[in-house]
Amino acid sequence: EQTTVVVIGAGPTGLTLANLLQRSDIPCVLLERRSRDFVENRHRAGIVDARVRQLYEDWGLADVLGGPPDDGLLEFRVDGVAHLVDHARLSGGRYGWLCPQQVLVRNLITTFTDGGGDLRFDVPDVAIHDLTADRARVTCTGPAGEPTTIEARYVAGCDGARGPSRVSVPPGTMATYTFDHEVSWLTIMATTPPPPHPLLSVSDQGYAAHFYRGPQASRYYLQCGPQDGPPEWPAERLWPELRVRLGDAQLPDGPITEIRRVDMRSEVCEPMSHGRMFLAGDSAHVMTPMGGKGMNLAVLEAETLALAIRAAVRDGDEAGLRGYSTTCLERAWRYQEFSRWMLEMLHDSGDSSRVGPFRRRLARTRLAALFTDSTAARVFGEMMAGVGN
Ligand code: RFL
Repeated sequence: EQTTVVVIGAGPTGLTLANLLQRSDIPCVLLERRSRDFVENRHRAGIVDARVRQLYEDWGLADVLGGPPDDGLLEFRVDGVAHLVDHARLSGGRYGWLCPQQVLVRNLITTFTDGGGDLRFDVPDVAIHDLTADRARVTCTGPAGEPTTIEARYVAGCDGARGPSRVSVPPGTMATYTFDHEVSWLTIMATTPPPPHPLLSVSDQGYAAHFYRGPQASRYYLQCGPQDGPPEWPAERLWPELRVRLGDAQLPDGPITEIRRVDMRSEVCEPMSHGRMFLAGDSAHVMTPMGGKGMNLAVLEAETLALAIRAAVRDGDEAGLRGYSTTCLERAWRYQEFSRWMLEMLHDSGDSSRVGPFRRRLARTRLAALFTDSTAARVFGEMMAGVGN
């Protein structure tokens, strides 16, 4: 088989790239290890920022966004006191969309396959070869068990943090920068009324948050101890603690559909390309969920890569591909910095036994500036909306 681009991984990154290539009339094959059902029901992110909403609109893909528009208000609740920050207004009227990741994924799959896209699920054993030859080769097993080889001009590694792309790069070619933020959360999905605005709460008991994931679906985050896991947090302990931390004695409980621990860690790989392969999204970097930028960054990279491939294929101009890694890394580090900035602000301002009184005061000062200093608030608003290029 021959194609122009093999895209590996049908998460938000690979699916966005495949749709943009399709709209650019560039042949591609998208290979996914999991089943369609699994991919369409994987709950993760929930906010498409203004920059990414604009991207989908620019490509005639506004319909892939489901859920309500984000009104741009974010509530910081500090020791039970509400502070509403209007980040849409602060960023000049740019607003995003409260679109759960699985809704975006479902819609991107339908749009791509309705347009005749070649998307293969349940492909278990993708392997990548000849990245520095004239044509790259991707091998895998087809649906009837037949060995399949696809030759391609480019390979897009969009297979998340544990996929085969990154490890196909020869040792010593790529540097990996990792950071452990030394914070863990329980993340909980529940069938409960969502809050009117995304809610981030700080108190002596530690960080907690509550987000929209559907008309009757919520995601909660609860900072927890490094050894804690779901067994330490049965419903009888969880709901009272959320009520205390969110400063809302009336917070209704409901069926918990998922609960697990997430350790806050970050990772960036440099460079984001090797020969004919380009990494995009979580395959190149992992962000903490703080700041809600992982999926948004991933989608921006899909566009940067689509434009670069288009220029190379249509016009023979490879400058975009040569600059791909540098362009993406600048943005990735900016988003990492924002996420770390926010994580420090919201965790250090809470439980004072964790970082001591001096850092706690620094963090509370950073937080207060968002409510009192219009310049600080504007920078925050711009980052919430998403940065350009
Ligand atoms: P994904 O979504 O992991 O998709 C990768 C795809 O590759 C497939 N794959 C393979 N396919 C073929 N062959 C193989 N050998 C393969 N190995 C893997 C996988 O099955 C999968 O389908 O990566 P992608 O597309 O780069 O998208 C990245 C986002 O998923 C991620 O950044 C976000 O979910 C991060 N994130 C959030 N981002 C936000 O922008 N806003 C948020 O509010 C937000 N909340 C979150 C999050 C991540 C979370 N987790 C996972 C810790 C909340 C949570 C709890």
